[in-house]
Formats: sequence, C-alpha cells, structure tokens
Amino acid sequence: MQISISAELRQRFADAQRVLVLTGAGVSAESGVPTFRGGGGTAVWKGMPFEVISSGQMLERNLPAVWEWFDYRRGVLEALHPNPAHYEIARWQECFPEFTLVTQNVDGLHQKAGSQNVVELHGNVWRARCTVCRLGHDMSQSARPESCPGCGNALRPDVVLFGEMLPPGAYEFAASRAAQCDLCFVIGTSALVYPAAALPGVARSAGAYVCEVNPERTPLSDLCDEVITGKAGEVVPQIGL
Ligand code: BJW
Repeated sequence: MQISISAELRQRFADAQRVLVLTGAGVSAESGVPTFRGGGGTAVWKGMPFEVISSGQMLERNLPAVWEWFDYRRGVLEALHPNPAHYEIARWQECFPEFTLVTQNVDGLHQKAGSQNVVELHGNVWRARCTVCRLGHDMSQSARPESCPGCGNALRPDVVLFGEMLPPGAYEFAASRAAQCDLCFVIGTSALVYPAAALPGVARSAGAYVCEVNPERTPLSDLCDEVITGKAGEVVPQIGL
C-alpha cells in the first residue's frame, strides 16, 4: 500500500534528538488483539461493556469476575505475536539520543518485540499485584497464584482500571519526556482516555512536531502537525526509510 509521508517528517525523523512515542490498542490490532472501541462498537464481556468490567468499582464488587475477564484475555494473548509496527518502534530506540515509548497497552507486545524501558501507563496483564502489600507477581512464565505468596491476601490484575490512579510517577515521567521531545508520534489510540491523551498536547505546546498514525481521525488529529491515515503495521515501518 502506498503511504504518503511528508518530506518534512522524513527530515525531522533524520534530525530528531528526543523522540516520544505514545501507543494505544490500535498498534496491536494487526497482531489480532481486539481494540476497545474499534469496529463501530465497544468491547463487551458477558454482556458487560468493558468500562464496567474493567472498572475499579467492579474490582471492589466482584474480584473473581474481573479475574475471569483477565484470565480470558491472557489466554487470547498467549498465541499472539508482535507485528511490524512493534518491531519498528523497538528499532527506533537505537536511532535517537533519547527515546521514550509510552504505551496504554497492557498486552506486553512492545516488550516481546524488544522494546526496553517501556512506560506502561495502564499496567500489564501479565502481572498481578497484592491488594494489600502491593507486591507484584509475574504471570508470564507461570500460572496465577491463588493468593499473594508474600502475605496471603488477595491478588488483583496489575492494570489500571477506570477510575483508578495511574502507577505512581508514570504519567509525570511521561509528561516530562513529552515536554522535552522534538518529535512525537501518536499511534493507534482513540485519544479518549485521560491523562494519556494529554501527552501529545504537552509535546505540541513545548514545540515538538506531532504526528498521528491511525486509520481514523481522533480528537487529537487537529492538534497534530501531520496525520498519516493508515494501519500502524503498514505505516510505521515506512517512516524511517
Ligand atoms: C489502529 C489500527 C491499526 C485500529 N493501526 N490504529 C479528564 C477528562 C475526562 C475524564 C477524565 C479525565 N481525567 C481522568 C478521567 C477519567 C478517566 C477517563 O479518561 N475517562 C474518559 C473515557 C472519559 N480516566 C481514568 O479513569 C484514568 N485514571 C485517572 O485519571 O486517575 C485519576 C482520577 C481518578 C478518579 C477520578 C478522576 C481522576 C485511568 C484510565 C485507565 C484506562 N484503563 C483502560 C483499561 C485497562 C484494563 C483493560 O485492559 O481492560 O485502558 S480503558 C482502555 O482505554 C484501556 C486503554 O489503554 C485505554 C485507551 O484506549 P486506546 O488504546 O486508545 O484504544 P481504543 O480502542 O479506544 O482505540 C483504538 C484506536 O486504534 C482507534 O482510534 C482505532 O481507529 C485505531 N486503530 N486499528 C493503527 N491497525
């Protein structure tokens, strides 16, 4: 597919010193991970919209149901692989003096593609954490423990549900990098969920060139210097050519 990338973006990419990439569910769509709001509808689990099942309120009311939803999601993710967009973004970490990847995704596919130091604003489905002592537990290599191996209390998915706070310091770190970057990519996010959706504005206000990659327009499109309409897996590998 022929993608139109401006000469200006190519030059900015070649000259950039500090690059920030913000990704959302769309970057994993071509890997087979369903988006939350794509396809004209919203994700639904057993009749519940995801805003209900993935909420702090549901966690308090019915932790087993929340676990069932996330156990199902990990089962789906197990068979999926990074796509060319994940791999190209991982390659970019070697291309600039400073590179920051901030993701809203909880699927771990950026890391599987080789990205390091990923700022995970919304956590990761492959981790659990204790509801009391907050000790984290990796579930990527082993089954979910019944309870916290440290203190015996209940575990919860280590993801940020609606109405919950982001991990301490994660947004502040991402915002400080956004305020210093000279080139910012916004890839595969509907830009509806805050505070993540505020980051491109922080970058733009600080003078960065902001480029969106998405098959659809978003509330951020008008703020961007360049909008590339297309799928991440097709567009992203062509940006640095
Ligand atoms: C492609 C493609 C392809 C398709 N290639 N693209 C300020 C204003 C208004 C509200 C708020 C505000 N500040 C805070 C809030 C409240 C709330 C919020 O933002 N609500 C709005 C929805 C109205 N935010 C929060 O609750 C956050 N917490 C917080 O702010 O704490 C402080 C606080 C607490 C209490 C009160 C007030 C303040 C936490 C947000 C946590 C979000 N969690 C989720 C679920 C994670 C767990 C799970 O996985 O189930 O995170 S929600 C869900 O949305 C998930 C995502 O990370 C997030 C963003 O979605 P994303 O990634 O953009 O995906 P989609 O599906 O929306 O879009 C996909 C895009 O891809 C589309 O654009 C497609 O076109 C595109 N696409 N194929 C490229 N091939």
